[in-house]
Amino acid sequence: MHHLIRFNLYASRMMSEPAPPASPSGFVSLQHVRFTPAESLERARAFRAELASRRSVRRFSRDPIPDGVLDECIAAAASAPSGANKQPWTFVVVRDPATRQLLRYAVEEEERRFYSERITDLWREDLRPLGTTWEKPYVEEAPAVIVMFRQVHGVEGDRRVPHYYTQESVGIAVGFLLAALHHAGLVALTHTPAPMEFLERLLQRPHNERGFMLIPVGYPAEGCRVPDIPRKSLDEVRIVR
Ligand code: IYR
Repeated sequence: MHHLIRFNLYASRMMSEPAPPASPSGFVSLQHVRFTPAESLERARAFRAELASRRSVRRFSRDPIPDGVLDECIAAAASAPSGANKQPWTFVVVRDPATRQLLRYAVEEEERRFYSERITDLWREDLRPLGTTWEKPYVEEAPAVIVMFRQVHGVEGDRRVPHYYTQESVGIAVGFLLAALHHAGLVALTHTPAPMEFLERLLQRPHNERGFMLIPVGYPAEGCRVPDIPRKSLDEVRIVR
């Protein structure tokens, strides 16, 4: 069935439009390293093991992050693919302690409302293994909080220009960021207080930016414990056709 649809789309395009040029101007040669099958499997295994050891952390030490590390991780995240390469993201690094304190109060105000009014019984049950409450000391204790913003459209001079697939694009960039931070030996948390308008006000973002995620980053507090929760097995998440 899929093959038929693909074929028909392809056939109709063939008849109505000229094929796109094989290599439009403005292309460069792909830099690609081809590993042997054995190297490839070994690298895939090592990467899987490294990523699988990443955990969301909610208790941070106040130890500072070495100079330059966050910038490298953010640059890695900003290399993510995005709709029409619009790169519709802004990373606000909040290091100033006074701003982190303001951020904590604002976050806790939203979370207090969530835990007392908006949460459903089932949701409360689902969160029990994580041990979360409205209290968010990590926003203040972590040496940095990266607040990611999604640009719903671009701005060129006084014109608004479209952005595409911004949720997907920023989501991919968050994935890259988490992997980069973990690889650099830092721990982080993906925190999504809702609604997030307060982030836009507090961090004075322009009209085209929406708060997407708050990511406290640093080192775990001494004796930090994390919930003993399983990942689904490969067989539960992957099917082969
Ligand atoms: N934002 C709240 C609640 C929360 C919701 C989900 I879904 C989580 O996976 C974890 C927490 C909080 O941060 O406490």
